[in-house]
Amino acid sequence: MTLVEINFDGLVGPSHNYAGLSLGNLAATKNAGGISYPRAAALQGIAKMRGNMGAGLAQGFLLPLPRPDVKWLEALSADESTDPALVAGAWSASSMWTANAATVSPAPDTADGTCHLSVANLVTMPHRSHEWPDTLAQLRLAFANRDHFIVHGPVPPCFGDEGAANHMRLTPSHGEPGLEVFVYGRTGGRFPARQHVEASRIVARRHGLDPARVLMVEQNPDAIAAGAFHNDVVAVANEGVLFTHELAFANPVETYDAIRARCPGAQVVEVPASAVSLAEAISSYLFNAQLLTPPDGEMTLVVPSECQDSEPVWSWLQQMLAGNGPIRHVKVVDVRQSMANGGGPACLRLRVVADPASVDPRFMLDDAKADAMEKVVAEYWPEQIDPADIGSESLASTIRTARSQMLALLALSELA
Ligand code: SUG
Repeated sequence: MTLVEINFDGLVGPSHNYAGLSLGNLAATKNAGGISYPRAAALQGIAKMRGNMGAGLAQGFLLPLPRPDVKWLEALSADESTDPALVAGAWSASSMWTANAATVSPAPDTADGTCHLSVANLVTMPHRSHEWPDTLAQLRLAFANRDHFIVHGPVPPCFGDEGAANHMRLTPSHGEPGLEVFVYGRTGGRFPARQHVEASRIVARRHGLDPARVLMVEQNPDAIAAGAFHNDVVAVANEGVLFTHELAFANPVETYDAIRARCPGAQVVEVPASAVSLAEAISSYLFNAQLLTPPDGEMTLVVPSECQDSEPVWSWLQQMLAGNGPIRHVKVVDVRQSMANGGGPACLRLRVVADPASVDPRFMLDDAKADAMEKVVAEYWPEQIDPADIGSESLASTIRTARSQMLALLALSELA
């Protein structure tokens, strides 16, 4: 059995819109009320997946959830004439950021030798709190093979869990046992701390992780206050490398030492605040990058094009490449539609280390399937959405048709 890292990208949904629902996510609040382009957004996401497949990496995808979520509005005794934020919450396409779908502990890390996934409850933000039942159904389908996977329900809603966006894994190589680093926020700051340490501890216990290979790390409260609403806005890890902003963690030196002690050979690539301020790191999403090891072994950082637009970020990256550090290439992708809602390349993907043959093949991508998905997007995804149209029955019907055409193409009628 060959264990590799498979990136499952969320296909951007036909209801992708800018409703400004996420307090503490500066891009989302800044772009509130703007016109969104769901078709372009989904095509940008597919192009990113194609790029990574072209580099020889395994690529999967997860599909948009049913929207508008009528069941949720019913549970709230709300309808299309109620509080606009609730209505917009029922229309949100935020499940596209699959880094928040679940926390994943690959088989080499767990006591029973299977890969464990825990769907994230996302309780802190109302518009995301109703994602998990449909996400769970989808994960249970994609990872139905019980010899390889166990898919857990959410942790109890008294603790907020936002999934893999606050989880990093350090290991000499993907298929070997790793150190799982859970990053949590302390409540009481200017913006909500979305990942609670209690939730992370529950996930670590239920996944059967060895306590010697688990680290709970506090996120720097200043980073949350500056707009790093998830740890993956200020740090990313891949195999033996942690790429991080100097101000990502409450106790950086202690964190790096603990990582090096428990994962011998681990390297920390730290970007100092003097070179890239926290504000610049957050607006460019330098760290919301995919750090990947293609088959040639040359570690590659896939960054959003906003990094190229930032002089300090771009010059820091050039300087990094000129040195002899572990990150050898930087690749730029255009995911501007997702970025405008605070979702960069890393937000758009859920990493699962597994044998691709153990995954339901309907969720795995190849070029022919990408071609066919692009055609459905081009034909059925709305070209644009004005937030004023959220709640309209004709737009709802367009969105439902678009999703059902995609499900039909992929023979995934179970998700209808
Ligand atoms: O939860 N944006 C998402 C962005 C999630 C990014 N994910 C990671 N960092 N892994 C969020 O804040 C905006 C929706 C709106 O405002 O309409 C939103 O939900």
